[in-house]
Amino acid sequence: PSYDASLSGLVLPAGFGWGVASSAYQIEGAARAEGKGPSVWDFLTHQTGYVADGTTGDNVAEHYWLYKEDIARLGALGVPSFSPSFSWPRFFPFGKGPVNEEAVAHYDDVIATMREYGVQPDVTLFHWDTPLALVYEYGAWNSPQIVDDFFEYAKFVISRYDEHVHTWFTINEPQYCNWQWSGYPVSELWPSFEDVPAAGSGLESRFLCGHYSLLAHAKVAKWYHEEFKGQGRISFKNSGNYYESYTNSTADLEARQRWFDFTIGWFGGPWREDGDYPQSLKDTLGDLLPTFTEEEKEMIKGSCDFYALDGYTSYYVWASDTSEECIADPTTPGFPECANSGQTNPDGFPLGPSGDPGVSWLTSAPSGIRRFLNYITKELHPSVPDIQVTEFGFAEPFESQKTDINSVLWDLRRAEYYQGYLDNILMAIHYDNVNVTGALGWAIFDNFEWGSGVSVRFGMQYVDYDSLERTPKASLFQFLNWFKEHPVGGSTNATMVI
Ligand code: PNW
Repeated sequence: PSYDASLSGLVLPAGFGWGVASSAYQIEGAARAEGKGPSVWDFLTHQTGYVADGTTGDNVAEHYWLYKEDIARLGALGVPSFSPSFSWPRFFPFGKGPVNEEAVAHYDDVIATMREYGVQPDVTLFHWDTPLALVYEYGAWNSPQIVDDFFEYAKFVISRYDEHVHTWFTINEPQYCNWQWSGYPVSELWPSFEDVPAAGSGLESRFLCGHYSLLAHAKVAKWYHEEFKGQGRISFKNSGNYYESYTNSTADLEARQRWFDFTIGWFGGPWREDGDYPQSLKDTLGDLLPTFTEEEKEMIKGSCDFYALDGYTSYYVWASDTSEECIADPTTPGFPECANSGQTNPDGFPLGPSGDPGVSWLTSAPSGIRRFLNYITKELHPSVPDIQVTEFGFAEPFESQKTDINSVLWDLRRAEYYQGYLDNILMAIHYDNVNVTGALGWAIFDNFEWGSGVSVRFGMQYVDYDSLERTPKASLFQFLNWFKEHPVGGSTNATMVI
């Protein structure tokens, strides 16, 4: 149904970068190998009850050992880019201090292998694997000290690989500060930090974490632009969902704005004139929201070279009767958004099948990505020069419970998701003139889905977690064929004529 035949013949603009992505903790395994220090996820996954299926990332997929064949396969399939993350606690087992030479040798060879097979590395420096030592030392992302430690790590990696890496992502999805990064404060299993002022309050901690991650990113970007004068481009990855208001009532439109403000708007400083947080965050959060100095705002402004969007899905939003009271009281459940969101469909805005029930936030909404690309670049941040979709993907219902391998590999809902999303990205480029410069599918193969462990699969390749064998699913071919039908090359204008 989401296949649009009228798009046949349209090509992608020259320079469009596409490929597949994942992250270190989710695919590498080898958790204790070659001098790696523990991250918060090595700690959390070993606490009883933290991960739904009781699994850990200790040995998952073992990409750390199998990277050569994983990369060779991408090369053979003609996938132009792979976006992995590098592991901070491999390079710096204690988060700082002496570098671990075994990690350096490993990632040197990862980069060399990608070059050998013609696969372009788009590297994320931090994808939630905070070095555990920094948690015990000063509360990690609750403290300004993290900014300098991240800066030192980032400088080391960027200096070493910039010649080969043209796209750097500093930080993955600061919107998930900090319960995804550290499990704190959702998890009672988390050690308390007596010396850290934020320890008592989840909300306080969330906005401190967001604050220092934005500063950490901006400090690295400033150095990259002004001192190091890097060859490539740099940004952090935004996690964003698209919101459509349920009705056109003022209350519902305001609810929609609040959802945007408290998700992507929160990290919109790089694109705002004042380099600061939106006014609604300041008004609602008061003292819960840390403040930037003038110098910091200057540093944040312009710290992203393009907009990186992890855009999986869309929601309807509407105000609740109690929105007003909620906004006034931070102890209300639903604060600070103070508005409802859901996946009902009142008026024809298409929301497709839901993903795995373990991923209740994920509905297939192909036309939402087109609206979202338009919204960000034309309404929210008109200063954005170009936008890349740095993650999108789907979890097929009950995929991990299917015992018949053929029904796992025949993942038609995921295949349709990719077809529909890519068609809509192409429509945004050709019909709406949005400058979309890349698209990375999540994920290269099944990987460790955080609190869901291996019970939720996002891969375009199936991973047998016993034999470690990788097998392509139908969605991989759908994805690859889509790019064969819409090859990269030629300008947008030229293809309009075809
Ligand atoms: C991303 N949401 O996180 C992460 O970057 C990946 O590590 C993860 O595996 C992938 O999505 C799939 O979950 C998200 O609630 C987490 O909208 C939550 C949301 C979106 C992205």
